[in-house]
Amino acid sequence: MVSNRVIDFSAASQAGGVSVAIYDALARHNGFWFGWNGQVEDTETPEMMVSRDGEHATVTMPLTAADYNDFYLGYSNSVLWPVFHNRLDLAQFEAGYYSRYVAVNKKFAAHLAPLIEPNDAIWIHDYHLFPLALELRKHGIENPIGFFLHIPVGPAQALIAIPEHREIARALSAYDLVGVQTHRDVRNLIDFLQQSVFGRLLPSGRIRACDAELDIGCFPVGIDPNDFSDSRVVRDSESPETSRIIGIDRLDYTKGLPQKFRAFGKFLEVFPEHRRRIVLSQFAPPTRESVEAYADIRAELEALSGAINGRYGELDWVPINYIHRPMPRHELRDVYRSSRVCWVTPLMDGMNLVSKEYVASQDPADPGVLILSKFAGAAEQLHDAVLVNPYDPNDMVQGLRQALEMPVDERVARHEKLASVVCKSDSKAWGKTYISALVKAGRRRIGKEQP
Ligand code: ADQ
Repeated sequence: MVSNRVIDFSAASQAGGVSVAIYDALARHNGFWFGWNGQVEDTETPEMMVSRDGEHATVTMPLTAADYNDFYLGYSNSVLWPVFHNRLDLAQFEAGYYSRYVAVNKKFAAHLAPLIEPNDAIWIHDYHLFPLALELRKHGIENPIGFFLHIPVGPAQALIAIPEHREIARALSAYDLVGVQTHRDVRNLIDFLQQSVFGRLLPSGRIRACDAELDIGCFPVGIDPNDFSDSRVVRDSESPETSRIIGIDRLDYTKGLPQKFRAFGKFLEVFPEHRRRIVLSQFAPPTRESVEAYADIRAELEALSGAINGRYGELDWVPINYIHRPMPRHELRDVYRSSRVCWVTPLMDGMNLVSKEYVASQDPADPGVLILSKFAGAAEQLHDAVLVNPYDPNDMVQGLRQALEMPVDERVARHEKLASVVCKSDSKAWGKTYISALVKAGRRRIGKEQP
């Protein structure tokens, strides 16, 4: 497994989500996890650190300050992240970002290649590392190499605005398998390869691009529902005035937080009977704070929550409880369970694990309601959520009303269907399906298996 940031096993169970899924797949396949250890050190000859914990092993290295600025904050998070989320307006195409991006991928390849054994399959994660397969091949690595993109694939028209889009397309074509979260992403990616480098879809279903053939498939990320299912918290259904609406999103401009706050203000205006009976608890832990767009969104949210609380709040009731800090993971389950509604309305999101965690945390006899953006990858699977358009304030307001007023038999019926999807498409299924598809794709390349 390779990803930009490697999380230590003890911290991974705290961080949750994908890091737990990665460790789970490693334990079953006797592998190791390679990447950045989160440290910044000014050396061009970094020392590798190996750490073992039972069946889990990590091999990590530091980045330099220039790597951190130009590769991580720069090309990865100020070019690729906004453009793949269709926010071209926020992209910063600065000179020097791309060359450092490639340099860090070369550095990763040089340190990783000697550790690879003949029967290994290599699974690379996320947009920081598009060029890694190409670089590993230069070191003579012939093993199956797969890529999984956790973020959405924006429309091809946005992607080809990246000055280096042909290089990105060529880098993707060097993989045996590229996995994405949704069918929409598969379509967008094929479209991008067609427009960028004249890629074409073959009758076999594979894609031919840049003198190579690759598989592109949809592998929706899941959670481990057992991590969330045994909460003992009981929601007090006798006191509807305490109904909590929960929002949990990293403080990111893709998560639609200003739209959510404005819709909540509008809801309180249009339905005054709900005032004092509901509280929106929005957790929004900070990320990438040195990127300008993140500082802007923080200021905007502080102003909005202040304005709404100032306008509608009373001495003994504050409508928005806005918490700009991470929450200890062991508290998440109880917070989900005690919330009547989970309101997650990103403008665009690869998957959105919070929606799945909320479903898994509910009491099946008295479940809460999930309101989910149509533009989260999870919406392709969770049809029985209340699906809303975060750009449309009226739809947001009506969705909240529907969720708060939904009778228990409808809540139970919807939850049953949602829970069955979350359990079936869990993190174990994700890892297993991806790895077997990767091994197959690798065999096709070396001609051991017909498509
Ligand atoms: P993220 O954008 O980080 O992930 P998400 O899928 O919602 O989004 O995962 C966030 C994780 O962090 C969840 O497990 C959640 O519980 C946790 N978390 C969030 N806020 C927290 C808080 N305040 N305290 C504690 N924990 C918190 C990226 C993509 C997603 C994709 C995932 C996985 O952007 O679209 O679903 O990768 O592929």
